[in-house]
Amino acid sequence: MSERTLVLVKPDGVARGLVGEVLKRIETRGYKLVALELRTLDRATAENHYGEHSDKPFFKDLVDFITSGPLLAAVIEGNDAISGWRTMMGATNPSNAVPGTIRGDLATEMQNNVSHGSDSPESAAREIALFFPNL
Ligand code: IDP
Ligand code: MG
Repeated sequence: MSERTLVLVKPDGVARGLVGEVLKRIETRGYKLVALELRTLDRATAENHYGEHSDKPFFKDLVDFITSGPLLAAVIEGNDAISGWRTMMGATNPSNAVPGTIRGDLATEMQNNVSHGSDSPESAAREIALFFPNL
């Protein structure tokens, strides 16, 4: 079923010049780009986006990190895009991410793991509305 998901290239990925690499993988896989924007998040938006993690010990560091510089926010669309994009990203902890995935190829650290993807249809709807309210 065709669906949309939120993609972020996090500030580590933008700083390392990996935007083109990530977009190339998205486009060559066959997903359609629906929205694309380079922006630096304010703390309120970051805390909202990662609200499910607000009671975790890493929450403050995560908000510091995700607001530390420009990120690329995108909405992509395609068949089973939510789970398909999660599979392309690989495991949250890059140490467990298999080669061939974005995190498995491009990252070594749990926090600085290059990319984000919504984890369910409900998360995708919420996150797309937060980043792209006009869509
Ligand atoms: P996900 O990005 O694969 O969906 P989540 O569990 O939703 O993973 O965590 C959100 C983000 O928080 C991760 O991508 C990573 O940047 C960071 N994170 C998750 N767990 C930890 C941790 O234990 N230590 C530091 N950062 C973490
Ligand atoms: Mg998540």
